[in-house]
Amino acid sequence: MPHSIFVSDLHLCASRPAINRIFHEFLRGPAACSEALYILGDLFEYWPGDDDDDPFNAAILASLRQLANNQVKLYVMHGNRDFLLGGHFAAASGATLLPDPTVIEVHGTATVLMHGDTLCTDDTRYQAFRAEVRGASWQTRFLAQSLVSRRKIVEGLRSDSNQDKASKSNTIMDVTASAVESAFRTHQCSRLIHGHTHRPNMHRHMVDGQMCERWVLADWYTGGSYLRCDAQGCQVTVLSL
Ligand code: LP5
Ligand code: MN
Repeated sequence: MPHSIFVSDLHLCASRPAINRIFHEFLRGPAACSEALYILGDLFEYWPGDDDDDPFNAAILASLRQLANNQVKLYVMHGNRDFLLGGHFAAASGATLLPDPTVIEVHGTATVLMHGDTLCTDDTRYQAFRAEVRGASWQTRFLAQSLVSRRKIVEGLRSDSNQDKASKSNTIMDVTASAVESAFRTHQCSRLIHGHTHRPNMHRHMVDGQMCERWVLADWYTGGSYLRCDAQGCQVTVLSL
């Protein structure tokens, strides 16, 4: 049956080789049998810019390109770790970059796709940080630095972020009900698929008398996971190490 696959929060990096192996197997296996693969953000642990010269990342781009060459449509959305993925990444991987949010019809169901960070509206410090780093001026200044300096800046941001996260409650770092309802309403969809929170689940929401479903994708820290959707619905498959 024609179907599409959704993943997010893979956070691929050289220090998790077993996850990397699962990812390459996933591309050659389940992803290769699908009509389309949607990567909804945080494919990479972080992306310092399209001039990245890390051979580990280059191997990932080559595997993605192989998938795209085999007629699987490949879509990538920015996450909070890899929002600098740009035109060169897209050309090298064969991916189409998707804006966040994107509305598509998935085998008959109107579905809104998001990374998920914009739904965490109670995390005001993160939202302020996001507004800053997604702006052109910060990005231009960042990209003007050498790759070595950029990687150091990211390390600093990671450590600041981890420190700040330790002082935030789990509720603050989750999506808010009002942002979720507003997404369903604004986009007129009965299905929402997102990642970011690393809290895999399927939630039902009643919005204006209509039952809607929200699929939260899992991260790829201790294994892999993907959501497969066809005309009959969606189901999760876990890929063990
Ligand atoms: O990443 P994760 O999942 O651990 O936490 C996120 C939020 N943190 C971030 C920050 C990133 O982890 C840092 C790395 C980004 C790399 C990007 C590539 C290069 C950058 C290029 C810039 C142009 O996204 C975290 C959320 C959490 O998800 C849950 O939703 O809470 O948010 C934070 O912790 C952010 C802090 O609350 C505020 C920022 C602290 C750092 C302040 C440094 C000041 C820099 C000023 C920049 C203008
Ligand atoms: Mn994220």
